[in-house]
Amino acid sequence: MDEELLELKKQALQEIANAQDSSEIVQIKSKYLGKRSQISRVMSSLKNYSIEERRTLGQICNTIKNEIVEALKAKNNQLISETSYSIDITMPVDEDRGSLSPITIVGNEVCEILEKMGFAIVSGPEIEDEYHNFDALNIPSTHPARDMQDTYWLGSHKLLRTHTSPCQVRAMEKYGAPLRIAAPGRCFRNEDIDASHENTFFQLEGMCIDKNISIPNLIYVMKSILSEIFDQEVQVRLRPGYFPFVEPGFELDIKCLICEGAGCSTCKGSGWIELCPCGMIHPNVLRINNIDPNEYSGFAFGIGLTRLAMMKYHINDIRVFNTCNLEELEQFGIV
Ligand code: FA5
Repeated sequence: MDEELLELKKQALQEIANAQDSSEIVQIKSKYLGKRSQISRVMSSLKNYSIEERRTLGQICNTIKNEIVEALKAKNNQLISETSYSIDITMPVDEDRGSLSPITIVGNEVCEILEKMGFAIVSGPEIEDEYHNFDALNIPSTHPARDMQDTYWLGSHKLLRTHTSPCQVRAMEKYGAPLRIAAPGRCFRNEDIDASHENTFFQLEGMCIDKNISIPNLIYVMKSILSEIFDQEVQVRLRPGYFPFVEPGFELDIKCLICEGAGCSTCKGSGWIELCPCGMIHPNVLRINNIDPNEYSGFAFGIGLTRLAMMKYHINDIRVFNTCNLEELEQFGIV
């Protein structure tokens, strides 16, 4: 028996020495130390031997086992260290590193423009509560405007925010007036998806509250953003728009840059893209948020960042952003 075990050990150590990688180490371990290995069989048969034989044989088995375990560990460490040294650190780095998403790029650009005008960049939660998403924006639960922004409700009056406007409320609560903030972020709506509508999209909220703020201030800021973002001449139009949290409210559209205004699937044949609703903050909203509308006034806007990226990069279908298809993105010079 002793001879047999010593032969077994020799064989195991030889195989360990010849192992080429960690998977071989695992196989050798199982072969010589696993439940069905010869050593395990001898160990479990010890009860059939005399006490004296049991002690001697048990000791031999344990010593052999320990030697094999140590040899396996040492060989494994050796293989690992050889592997790490086998990386050729002089190889040139792969230059194809991808890039930021076009939406992030455009969002950062708008933030930079607004920062220069004294706006602070803030953020808010994507899982919002009903109060911040609706009530504090002058949209009580009975208001029909809630239907325009159907979303995913999570229970306990929580929901996936439908717009970045709750960031206005959180900023007013935290900082009071005067105030200038911009809040880019993701929004969610239960939406029929088409070339210009997704159920997940990005907006950038802007808000300015101070003494004597009026519509010309709003128009100046909107014009500054658009003229810096687009390297080309763009036509904009301002028309009345209804949002319960602004009065008066406007829709700011830009002439579709995909079809140059001729009409296409992106602009639904109208030649114009709804890009940035805006308006003067409703006195109720100021009041709800403890700001005196007799002392302060302000404007707010909500840029559709995803659509802005579509216009800037001439992407004719919003669904392209979610395809994760590098070929699609490469053709716009993004990657
Ligand atoms: C709002 O969400 C208002 N909170 C904006 C606002 C802020 C108005 C401050 C006044 C003052 P609206 O639902 O129109 O408004 O969305 C704003 C912009 O987000 C749209 O013009 C559009 O560019 C973009 N948008 C809206 N829904 C989608 C959608 N499903 N997919 C892609 N972009 C969208």
